[in-house]
Amino acid sequence: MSKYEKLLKGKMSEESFQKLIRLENEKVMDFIGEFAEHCNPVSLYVCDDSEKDRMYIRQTAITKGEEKIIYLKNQTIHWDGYNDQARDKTNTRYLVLPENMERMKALNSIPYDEGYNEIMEIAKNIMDGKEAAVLFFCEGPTESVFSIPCIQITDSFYVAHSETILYRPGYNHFLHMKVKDDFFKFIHSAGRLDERGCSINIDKRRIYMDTQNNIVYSMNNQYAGNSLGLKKHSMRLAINKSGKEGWLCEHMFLMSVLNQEKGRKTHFAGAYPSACGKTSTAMIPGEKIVGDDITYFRKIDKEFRGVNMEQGIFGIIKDVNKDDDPVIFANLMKDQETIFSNILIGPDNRPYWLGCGMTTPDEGDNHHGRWKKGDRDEKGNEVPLAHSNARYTIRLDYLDNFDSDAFEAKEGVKVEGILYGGRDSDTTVPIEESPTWKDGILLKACTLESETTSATLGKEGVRTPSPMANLDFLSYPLGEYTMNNINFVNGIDDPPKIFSTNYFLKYPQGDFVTGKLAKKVWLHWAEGRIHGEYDAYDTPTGKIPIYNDLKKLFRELLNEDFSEEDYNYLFTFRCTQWVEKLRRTGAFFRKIDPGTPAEIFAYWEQMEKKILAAKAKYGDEIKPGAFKG
Ligand code: SPV
Ligand code: MN
Repeated sequence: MSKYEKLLKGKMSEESFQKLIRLENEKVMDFIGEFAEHCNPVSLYVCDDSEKDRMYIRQTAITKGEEKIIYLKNQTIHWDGYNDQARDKTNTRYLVLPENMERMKALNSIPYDEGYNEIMEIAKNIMDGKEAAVLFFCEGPTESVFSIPCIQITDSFYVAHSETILYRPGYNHFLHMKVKDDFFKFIHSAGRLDERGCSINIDKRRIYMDTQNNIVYSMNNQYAGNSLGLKKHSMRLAINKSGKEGWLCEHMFLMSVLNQEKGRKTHFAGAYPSACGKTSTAMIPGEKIVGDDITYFRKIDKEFRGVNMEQGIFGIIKDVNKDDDPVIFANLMKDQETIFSNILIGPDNRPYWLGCGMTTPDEGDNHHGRWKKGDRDEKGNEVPLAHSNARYTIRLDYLDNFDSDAFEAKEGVKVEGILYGGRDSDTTVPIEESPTWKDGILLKACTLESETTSATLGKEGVRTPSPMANLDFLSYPLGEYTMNNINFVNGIDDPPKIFSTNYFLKYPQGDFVTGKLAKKVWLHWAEGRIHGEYDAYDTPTGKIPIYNDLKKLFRELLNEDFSEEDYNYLFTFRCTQWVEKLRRTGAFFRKIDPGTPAEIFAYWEQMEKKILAAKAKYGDEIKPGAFKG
């Protein structure tokens, strides 16, 4: 019997209360009770997995004005506040015990008591006068070895609605689960709202994570990356949990590559920093998608197996148009459950966004309010028709290329290829295979970088280190995480092959060397290598394709010519560039985690020597095939 039963009974319908009682879980009662008391909503609505409850959540988001129906009745628009359009890195912190503060310094931490007191102060009565929703989800397939049960309490019905689209329902999982006290807990409040339903107290926006107790507090925000417990908050808890338990939580898509000719299906996962081609790889025409953002990996029967922990996409909408992203675009034009956020709704009540490939109106409603072309914000900056981080939220099973069998598999799918995809204009070749798993982690995963383009703020051409594309979500020190990645495959018979990709090589005069779909060729070369096909040339850092194989693949898959001249340019090994890249990586690790094991630095130093020796022998630019070890 929980001490909060009376309080909870008084704040909810009998039906809601019975849903809690049926779970026979005191820990669940205590969590909900504690925050029902502390945040003090007028009432709470408890959801089970029924269609009725899902519809109640969506309908309430509309009734409360957090979402509006647009010209297709199953689609809605939600606006986050003008200053709540992306993840707030500064105010996202780990609550860390004093003895661990030193190690966690680089990961934006706050001493436990100080942070806990601050967030509880902010949360006190924050739901005053509002209704809150209590939702149960399961990350990964329910009742499987991957499952992580989660509870979300929120006073934002937009947040609740988004989660019903993006995550597997979990009430029944909670009903049946044997271990009753191991679940993730998320408490969110949008705080006080303005007349558009946006959070007012952005200066009190805080996202504090307690990995000791698997709870995340998120206050005074709505942007999904800040508000949805199961998205990036949960990912941080899962990274910590996986580190302790010996599995992996990675910022990776999961896909199935289909070889029609050989009748093969091969699963790949891939990590890409933002704007490096993650979604476009997962959505390559002719292949299948299993997940687009977060994958859990476990060893099962000596196999490397992965699941998509989500069931929907919270995707960047910018540049989704009928030419560049035909599958997503077609789905956004259908009358099916979709939440658009921070785009423009025109006078015709239709959705428009940057790069949508349609003629856009000169006025409408957007993240800044009533908008017309040329409007300026409070700081005098011109307000674009939509935010560049505007999003769509849909279920994956709408997509024709969704691999539902792979998605449903309780034991996940066997992953045979891992891709680490960076962005640079002059260093990394389009595809390179790593000789071993460990080399792959240290040379492909740890050295990932993205290069700024004219589309991002600041100087063009700056390379930002992004190890494993996961740094924003690391919840324990980078060196330890790297070692866990290396050691994860111990005991696995046939670890995946690791590949690096780079779709962004340019000729010195500034043009990209290949078209957008060349990535399909690189991927199919990797697929062939996994199955023992294609010879390869060695480079100091791995193995690259031979011209004739690529020429054939370009012809077969894209019906394109691929010139030997382009091949030689693309696959040249550039010694100085690589040495610089290794030095940047080493310096970055020393800064972020001075405790990184010495063997990691020693590996990079050794590699640098190998490259310098190759440079002395073959020259600074080594043409494919020239390097002989
Ligand atoms: C990302 O930024 O990696 C996303 C969107 O997937 S967010 O929810 O903001 O994290
Ligand atoms: Mn992501």
